[in-house]
Amino acid sequence: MIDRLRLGLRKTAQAIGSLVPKSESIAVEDLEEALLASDMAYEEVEALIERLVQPITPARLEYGLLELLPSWEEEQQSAHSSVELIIGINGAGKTTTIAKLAHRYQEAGHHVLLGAADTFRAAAIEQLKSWADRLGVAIVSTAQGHDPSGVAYDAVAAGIARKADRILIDTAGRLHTQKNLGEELKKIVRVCEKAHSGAPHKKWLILDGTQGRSAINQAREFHKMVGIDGLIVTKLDGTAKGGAIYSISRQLQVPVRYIGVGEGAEDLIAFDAKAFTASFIEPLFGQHD
Ligand SMILES: Nc1nc2c(ncn2[C@@H]2O[C@H](COP(=O)(O)OP(=O)(O)OP(=O)(O)O)[C@@H](O)[C@H]2O)c(=O)[nH]1
Ligand SMILES: [Mg+2]
Repeated sequence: MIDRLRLGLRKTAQAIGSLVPKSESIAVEDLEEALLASDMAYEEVEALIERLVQPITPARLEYGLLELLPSWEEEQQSAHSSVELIIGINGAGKTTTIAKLAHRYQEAGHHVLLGAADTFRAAAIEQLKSWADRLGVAIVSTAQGHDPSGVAYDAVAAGIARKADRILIDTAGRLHTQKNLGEELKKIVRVCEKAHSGAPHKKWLILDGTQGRSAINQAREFHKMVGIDGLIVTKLDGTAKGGAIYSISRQLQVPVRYIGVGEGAEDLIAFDAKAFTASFIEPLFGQHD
């Protein structure tokens, strides 16, 4: 698991590791430069450095970084037929993340059902269907152009009827600034609740990791719109902006729950703050090759 994480963070590690002379501790200015290069926002760099005792050792830095992240309760397996809604802007990685989550849940022995509520693009329905085929999970879908909240309702109803443990609902990509699409998303949320009390149990916001900290405003708007339970940051394998995770999570006070490190169904890692931080700071102290 650590190796896969390290691989996912390779670009970030290269970017920050090349900036600092390797030793057992790191100078404040070098640390500042490295963190900014990883796309951590200045606010977090400042908050961290203010509290760090010198010399800055790996243990002190790790502790300081962990303190930036909001704490949260361990995920509890919610009641039967837990409904999870996948939200985010166009191309963030929503549909792929659904496949990854479905795979993960299947591996854990859950019965999964997908709902194709991105009815905006015909290709989106096909994309999810092809994942459903590959993974061997059930899917509820409709034709392009149909009401997405209707599909969401049907998916939840079918999931309950078929005793699925996890119902994952895909949604169309939308910008946080598009008011009508915001209303549509709120309607999907309401309809899920109507179909199954307490649903959606999880609203995951999918963020494209290559956007780095520039995704903070977007995330804030989505959070205001529907209330986000957790963040899933994708495409970390393709970016040097891994440090943005600390800023996004701290500024939103919403936990990162998973990170995406590739395009395959297995390329999703449960976010473990300690493991992530250990990999993140490793190149700063010269234990990295
Ligand atoms: N390298 C890499 N690519 C990813 C990751 N997650 C998604 N992608 C790729 O990003 C592209 C967009 O992914 P989708 O899952 O289609 O994104 P989406 O948010 O559903 O897009 P729309 O439905 O158009 O809004 C695809 O080519 C994915 O294979 C990741 O963690 N790493
Ligand atoms: Mg999609």
